[in-house]
Amino acid sequence: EKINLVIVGATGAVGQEILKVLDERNFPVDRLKLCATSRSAGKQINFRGNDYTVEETTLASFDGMDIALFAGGAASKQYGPAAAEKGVVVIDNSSNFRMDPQVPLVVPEVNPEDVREHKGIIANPNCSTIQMVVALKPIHDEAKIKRVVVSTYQAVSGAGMEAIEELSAQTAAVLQGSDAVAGVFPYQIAFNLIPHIDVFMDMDYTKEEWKMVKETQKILHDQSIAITATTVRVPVYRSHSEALNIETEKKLTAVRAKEILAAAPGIIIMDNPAEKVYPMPLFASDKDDVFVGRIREDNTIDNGLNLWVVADQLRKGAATNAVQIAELVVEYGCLMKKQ
Ligand code: 11C
Repeated sequence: EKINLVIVGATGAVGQEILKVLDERNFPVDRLKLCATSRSAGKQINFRGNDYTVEETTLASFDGMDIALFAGGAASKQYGPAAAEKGVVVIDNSSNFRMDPQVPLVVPEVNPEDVREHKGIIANPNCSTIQMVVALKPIHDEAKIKRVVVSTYQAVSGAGMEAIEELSAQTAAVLQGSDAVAGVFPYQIAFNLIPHIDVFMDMDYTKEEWKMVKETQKILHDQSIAITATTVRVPVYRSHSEALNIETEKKLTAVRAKEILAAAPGIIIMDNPAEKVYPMPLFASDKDDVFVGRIREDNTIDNGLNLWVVADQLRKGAATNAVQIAELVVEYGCLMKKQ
């Protein structure tokens, strides 16, 4: 079965990655339409040997389409529900619908069956949530997680193409002895860290921190898991890293944790301290897996575990996860028009 596919936000950091992932995974594309804001309309993009002209997104962009992949931002708020009304399955990478009880929030390694419940819109979680839940799921199944304390080290590309350019320009400026100009980020990010991602909300947590709590509870179908997060932007181009401290109900040794993580889908263990083997952003970039290392027991509590989790947030944290959801929609026969 071949799919008529529209990508909204095709020229952005996530949109470009979606095209690569569709090609690599041999996604069965019939008609392809690439849409973006008027600013990017007219650009040419090559996919599988054909040139496509980027169109400005309008309601008509969804006519005759089977699946719409929204790369992020406000577009899905404007067009998502209307596209779904037209019989298009919307897979949305923005935060616009994630907490809507009608909208499944899916990580294919964790809760694939939730795809079947969709009513036109399926949400892709936040990147920092995705890589965390891939690692938490096998541990939760084995030992029931009570509490997670997570600190993130998030790459600039999580904030889009302009943020990548900002890190380059600031680094060059600082090395030349000039002033670094901040634009996307509230402060200079080159040679710095910023403990502030997205807007501040209740109790002085940021929205990024709040997402990691609420989205994780929804994906794992467990409101009892306590999660507390500190999210930090670091001067890394690509791939988010996370330090996780996990408290479980049942005792889980580091050896057993390593075994179950190694057997879990989507995870690659990189953990050999003697050989200096542990995941790092430079290694994880352009890969689809979630890399886990530094697996060790936390002996300051009864049942504690520490993990270091790294993944390419433009891949598994966004494009790859969205394309995997599209694959599930096709596999489960969950398209709206052809059923
Ligand atoms: C970042 N996590 O790294 C953000 C980007 O809710 O999809 C993704 C925001 C989201 O800045």
